[in-house]
Amino acid sequence: MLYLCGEKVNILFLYSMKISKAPLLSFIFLMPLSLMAEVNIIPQPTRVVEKEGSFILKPNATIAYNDKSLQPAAAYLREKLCPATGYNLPISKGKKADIVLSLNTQCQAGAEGYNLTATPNGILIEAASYRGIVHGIASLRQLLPYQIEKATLQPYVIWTVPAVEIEDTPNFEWRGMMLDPVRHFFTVEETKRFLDVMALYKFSKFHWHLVDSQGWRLEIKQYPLLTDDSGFRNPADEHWDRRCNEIAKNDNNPRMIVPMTADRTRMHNGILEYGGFYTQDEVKDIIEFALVRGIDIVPEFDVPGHSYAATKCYPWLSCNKDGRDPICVGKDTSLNFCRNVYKEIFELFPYEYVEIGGDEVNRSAWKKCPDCQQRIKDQGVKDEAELQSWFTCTMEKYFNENGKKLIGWDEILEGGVSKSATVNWWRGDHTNVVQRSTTGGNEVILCPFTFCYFDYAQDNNTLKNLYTGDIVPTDLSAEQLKLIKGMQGNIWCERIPTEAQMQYMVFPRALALAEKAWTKNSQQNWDKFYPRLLKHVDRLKTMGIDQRPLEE
Ligand code: TNX
Repeated sequence: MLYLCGEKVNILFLYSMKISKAPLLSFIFLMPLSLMAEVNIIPQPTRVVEKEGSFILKPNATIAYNDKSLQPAAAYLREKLCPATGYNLPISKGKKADIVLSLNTQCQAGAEGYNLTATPNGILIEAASYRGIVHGIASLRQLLPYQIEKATLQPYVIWTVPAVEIEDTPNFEWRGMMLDPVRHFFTVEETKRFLDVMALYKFSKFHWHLVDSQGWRLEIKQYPLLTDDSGFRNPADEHWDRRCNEIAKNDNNPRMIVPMTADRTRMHNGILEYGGFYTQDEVKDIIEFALVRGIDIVPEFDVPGHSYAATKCYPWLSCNKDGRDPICVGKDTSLNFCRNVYKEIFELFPYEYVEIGGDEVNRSAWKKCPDCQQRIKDQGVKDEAELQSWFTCTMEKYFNENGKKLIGWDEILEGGVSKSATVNWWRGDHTNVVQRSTTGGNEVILCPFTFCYFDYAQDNNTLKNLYTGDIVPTDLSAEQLKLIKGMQGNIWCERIPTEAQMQYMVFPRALALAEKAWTKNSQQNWDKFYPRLLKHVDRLKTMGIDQRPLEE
């Protein structure tokens, strides 16, 4: 690359513009190779060897895959390359093409890793799994000029890929992001856009917080009131809607206005209500989209607290049948409701893990409820905390009978939990949670609010603190470390009413988390990360991401 008038200019482009070559050529040969090869991949790969020369993607290029299972990956790659280049690259089965995707069970890169080799003659992405191939595609996207992410034709860009050899394997398998479309709703398109960026930075899990007190976002066929009633609300009645609009006004910030757009409102009894929900068909569509990109979806139906959206429309779920949260766990009818909802969730989401929630339960209603007290007696448990843990274990049995594994917020540890449950460590001030869970044999996903709450305000230190902080507690033994599944960022949306505000809160810090979760600790280096991150600002912008400016 050359820098002319502050712009990066590809030499071949200058050739094609017939600009005098003589002075240029001498300059080019004096240029250090590193200037020509731009390898700025986030998360940092395990091993990168930059070579001489580059591959140029031309209009007649081709894509091949060696195994039928890779066909969706090849189509995804073509789809990603098409809008900006204008090339509709032909795909074929085989091993001869400019870009070859090769499934090879002997590949040493591990379950999710990949090897990528780019030479002037072509590109080979090799992996032992579909997921590895997709991660190779993410790296290839990042090796291309950032304009590759444009949605429109970029006729003046030369699509150069620096010659390089990459070997890459993730450190943690769980590299998650949690989104809360309950407090504020995100449409199918917005959700897909988010998944698409997640894939570019090799996130593997999308924790989808579909249910909470402020709304119910998932069609459940057996209980239609959940979405008919709790799918929408009068924004004038909802504290967080009023609060966001107030902030928007005070700060003159349009990103904070609760969007009363046609795709998230309905007229109901003369009131323009705000909300939305995902039909099961829409969920299937999102699952398909995520699957192609190597992302698992982890749905959450949060019980027994955070459940007003359910108790409101089916008051018999609550202790006094008065429609108050939490769900009464003394009543078999309530337990059956939970099982029936989970059953539809199990059938819809073809994954191993489902989230039960279990956080912040106000157990005081259980204290006064004869059914809950009877349950305590019958089950021989000590108190309401143990009653919750009885509930969690009862549900976990049901999960397991249906071939699913349970995850819950770290409150599920209170009152005891089975070894097979996985814990989301979120209370960063309860530093003993990780110690306790791993000593007890429970796997843990790290998302302490001290680092991983992307709804929390940011200042100029937030990014560095996240990158350099010890998300993995330093007091764990090697045995305990094996129980750390990985980490995730949580995007709670009480104060995030729009996609633009979500992007502003999440980017670019999600890229720091991506590297924390993928790259080995010994290879994480802030001074090397930051310059690489700077190169991603344009890429994110090109993708339409409304990120927080780095120097703000
Ligand atoms: C705590 S984290 C909650 C959420 C809120 C969040 C706001 C967790 C398990 N519960 O319900 O949205 O704080 O940051």
